[in-house]
Amino acid sequence: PQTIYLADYQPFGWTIDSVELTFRLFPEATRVLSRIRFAPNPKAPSSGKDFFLHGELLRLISARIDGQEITPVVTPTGLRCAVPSGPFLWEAEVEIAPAANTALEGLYMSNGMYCTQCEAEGFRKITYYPDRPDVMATFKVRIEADLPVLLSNGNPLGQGAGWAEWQDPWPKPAYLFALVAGDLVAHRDSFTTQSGRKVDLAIWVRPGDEDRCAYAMDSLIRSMRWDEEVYGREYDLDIFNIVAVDDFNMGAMENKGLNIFNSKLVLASPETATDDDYARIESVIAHEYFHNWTGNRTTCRDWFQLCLKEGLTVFRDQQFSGDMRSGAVKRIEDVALLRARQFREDQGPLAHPVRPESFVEINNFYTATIYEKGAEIIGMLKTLVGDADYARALDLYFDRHDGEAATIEDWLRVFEDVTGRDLAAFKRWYGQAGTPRLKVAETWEDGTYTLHFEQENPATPGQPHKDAKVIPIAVGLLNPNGDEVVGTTVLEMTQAAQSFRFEGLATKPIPSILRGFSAPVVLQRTTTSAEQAFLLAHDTDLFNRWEAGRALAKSALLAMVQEGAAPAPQWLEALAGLALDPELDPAFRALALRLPGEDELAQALYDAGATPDPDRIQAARREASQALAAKLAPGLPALIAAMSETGAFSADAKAAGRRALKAAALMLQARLDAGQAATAGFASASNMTDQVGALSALLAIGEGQAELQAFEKRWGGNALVMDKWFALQILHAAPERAAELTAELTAHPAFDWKNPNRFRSVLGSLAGNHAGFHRADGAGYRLLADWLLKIDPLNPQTAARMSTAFETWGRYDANRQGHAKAQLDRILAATGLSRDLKEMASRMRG
Ligand code: B3K
Ligand code: ZN
Repeated sequence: PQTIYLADYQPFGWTIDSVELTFRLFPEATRVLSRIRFAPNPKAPSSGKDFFLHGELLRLISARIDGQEITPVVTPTGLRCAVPSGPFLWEAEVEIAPAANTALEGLYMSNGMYCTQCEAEGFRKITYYPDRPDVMATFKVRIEADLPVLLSNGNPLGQGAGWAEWQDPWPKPAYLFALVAGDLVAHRDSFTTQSGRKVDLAIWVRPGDEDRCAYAMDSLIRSMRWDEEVYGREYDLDIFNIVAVDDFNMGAMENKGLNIFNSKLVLASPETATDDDYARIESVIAHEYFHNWTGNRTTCRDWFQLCLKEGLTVFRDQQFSGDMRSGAVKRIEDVALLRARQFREDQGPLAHPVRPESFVEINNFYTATIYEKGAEIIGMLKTLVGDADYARALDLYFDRHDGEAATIEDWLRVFEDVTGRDLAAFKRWYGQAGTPRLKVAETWEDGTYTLHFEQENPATPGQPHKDAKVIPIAVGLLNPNGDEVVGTTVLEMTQAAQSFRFEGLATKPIPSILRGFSAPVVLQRTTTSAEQAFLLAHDTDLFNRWEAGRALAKSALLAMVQEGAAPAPQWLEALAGLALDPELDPAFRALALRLPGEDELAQALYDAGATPDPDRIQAARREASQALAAKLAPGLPALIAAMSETGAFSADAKAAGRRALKAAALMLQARLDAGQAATAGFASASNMTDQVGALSALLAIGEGQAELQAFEKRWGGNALVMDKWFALQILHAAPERAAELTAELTAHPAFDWKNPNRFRSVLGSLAGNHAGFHRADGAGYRLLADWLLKIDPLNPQTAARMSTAFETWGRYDANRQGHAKAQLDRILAATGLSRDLKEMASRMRG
């Protein structure tokens, strides 16, 4: 397969004025007619004047230029032909087979409904077209099908029996095209924008699902209002449609005026969705909606600039969720996720810059690095320039680049123009992969306290040398009795080593460093557990309070794994104080009770030069939970009782925080009473959060078989809930059981492996059971490889995504490495391997 390079970018030789498409929908043979007005692009070099249109898996019926039938040269990736030197009209008719499309890219079918997914390069599976984001055009679409609901982008033009027409007045790249046709029902509402435009809102679902749309709709309305209030961005069509589809490769897609969602990110009721589901729905609805301005009105010039829309839009959805809920709690959750996914990626063979320089398959670059690290870069920029200049820069960005396909250079230039800063050094965050290590030392002399920082930027694949990054370090200083003597101050580190002085202090302060996680770095600081316990008790920055607790937990756990130490009393003491402190937000207390994950501990051990032993890590973590449970024992029943009084169900952050703390307490209590309280909790649960919380507590201690059966009996008809049933038992299975259980469950009649949600809930959970997946005899690796090879011919994107379970193989012992490499080799040796999986497996194999 061919590698595509950023350096080779050339504009397309033609511009498109308008596109007209007609779809005659049939499952086996859909006809797509296109009428496209091309004109020479004055901005393209003459070398780009070879007329090539992308097209894959299309049967060309006919093609015409200015009404004359032509015979283009057709290849598996597109077609070429001679064209006039001036503007011309292109007309083509192609045939495609949506029912045979198992890759879920292009036009496909899910439970009898037609739907599309075109980002990044799926439109070329619909018709011949310059399928690249810098070609923007207005679309008019006619759909003919014997189905009640026919949707496309933009505003409705008209409809009748068996047909509908849509017009999207906003020029867009083909990746934002969407079409939906099916037997759907709408949950409706409306929103009036700040300038008085009334927008009809509809969420389309399968009949029977309409009573589970209220939360998604509410989230949409709040998103629309927030984007007006915070970013001054108003919606720009008369109608906004969201469609829920059961077979979808990822979360959701921001098609102009017609967002398409994985049904798990739309459908929610207290009985079927957990609080985590609610929070995800809120954030993804917001994310896709926010793309209307950051992604659609201003899009990416090429796919190397993907973070331009994704990093910014993730940043915006994080801000939104923080405003809707607790900002600090949201930040803690986001950082936990960043560390678990992005740091892991950045420290392994798949590390790549936020703006990559080459790729084989762009779908492989919808990664935690581009999304989450991309969002961190926006956050750092905002911290560096301040809120007011951030707002001015964004206004300028929307103003200057509306209707354009832009680059990271364009993005940084608006900040330079607004602030007069030179961002050349800051830009390294986009070009250089890897997570910087930030070492800190301190000196104290005559009332002057000095922090000495050193940054190290480890090598990553293809990038042996790194320059120093610009790192905003938010710092506060506390005096020994817990008062803040220096409030949060942002130190701007620009050199490899740099010191910052604080003068005129009466006593040596205790520093709180990297408040709010002001930069995506690994902070390396040798400190005492007494100091960590002090920060856990006194820091005014809630994020760093949590961080102090996490640091304590981590060092306690690492000592248990490496030295066979007992759980550190200081950690247990500090955590107990916090968990039972009624003054603290329950959501925060629940987060503090969450132990560092096994994968994170494995990475920490590897960083420290040790070889992680998954079984020991698992055992230590279990022992730590047991010790924590014993420490908290006197307070647990009262805590569970107090957190159970929630009254009528509310999905808001406050009620969710109480349920989260209750679940954390129940999990500990199960270790003391052999699951008695959890059994009762399961029986009396009136919502899915409580049900999953109680069931997890039972599964974690090897109980819960009767509850699993009851759960299956009750929820067998609800696919989204059954995904949880599959996932929970595998995630909590004992390491030696996980692979066998997974294999057994793949034989379960409800294991519909072609459905990406179900595939992920089973095989993804095996990968998520750290000790189970990394079993010494290689059974976990083998089973996952079997299934990757099975799904790859049908759905390469899902295969490639799930294959990242192998990205950490280099951390482990020679025996495990051997097993993992053997599976990667086996994958690479398979005939007909997809470009997607091949690229991933070869990058991981190294
Ligand atoms: N832009 C889409 C992701 C498309 C993934 C293509 N493989 C969803 C989002 O980020 O909003
Ligand atoms: Zn996005």
